[in-house]
Amino acid sequence: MKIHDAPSFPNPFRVRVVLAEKALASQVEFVKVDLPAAEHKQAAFLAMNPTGTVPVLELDDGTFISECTAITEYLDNLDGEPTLTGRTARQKAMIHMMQKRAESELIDAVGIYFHHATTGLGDRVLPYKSPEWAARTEWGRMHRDKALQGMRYFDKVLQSQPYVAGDAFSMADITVLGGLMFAGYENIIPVPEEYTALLAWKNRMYERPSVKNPA
Ligand code: GTS
Repeated sequence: MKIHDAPSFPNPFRVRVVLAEKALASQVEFVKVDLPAAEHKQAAFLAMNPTGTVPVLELDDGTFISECTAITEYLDNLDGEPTLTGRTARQKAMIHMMQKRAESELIDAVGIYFHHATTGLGDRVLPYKSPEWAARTEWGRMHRDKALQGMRYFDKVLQSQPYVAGDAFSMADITVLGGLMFAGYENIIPVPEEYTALLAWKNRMYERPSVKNPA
């Protein structure tokens, strides 16, 4: 298997935590994609993932899988413990629900803010963005508020349970962590100090070996 990604970027981080959790890193070859040089917007990369984003998992049979959720599900289904996407029907549904919320309310909102209301990945990627870039800046700023609301929501969730989707660590925790990591990049959206449950959970998560040392 190959993973096409950019190390230390937040979405690639999600898959690298999964690989560390599942002890699968040795089975994967990493192929570095140069995001600031817009390599992910060139034909060769778009043939693997038409949305032009990393990470992408390439299977040995030539199949390309993009979207961290899909990659996580593939890796999680390769073997048993630990299970990151749930075992029972209820667990699977809860994890899927919280994971989706973590994407839309947090990591994607931070990403939109980063790409549309800050200098983002820089000038070389700009031509591949929407032609209404300038007009979209305000739209990007609105996503900063959305991300802050997402943080408030997850703070509330974590006041009454140890993990994002309930009693066990899961893919949903990894997505929230990716969102906070993105928000922490150059401190673009600091987590408000009053979100003590979220901050305590984050500190606890950073004690996990997979989060401390992702693949
Ligand atoms: N939903 C996608 C997933 O789950 O894989 C999001 C992928 C994504 O947005 N990746 C970013 C990217 O490639 C990298 S990261 O900074 O978010 O980690 N962005 C390139 C671009 O030009 O938008």
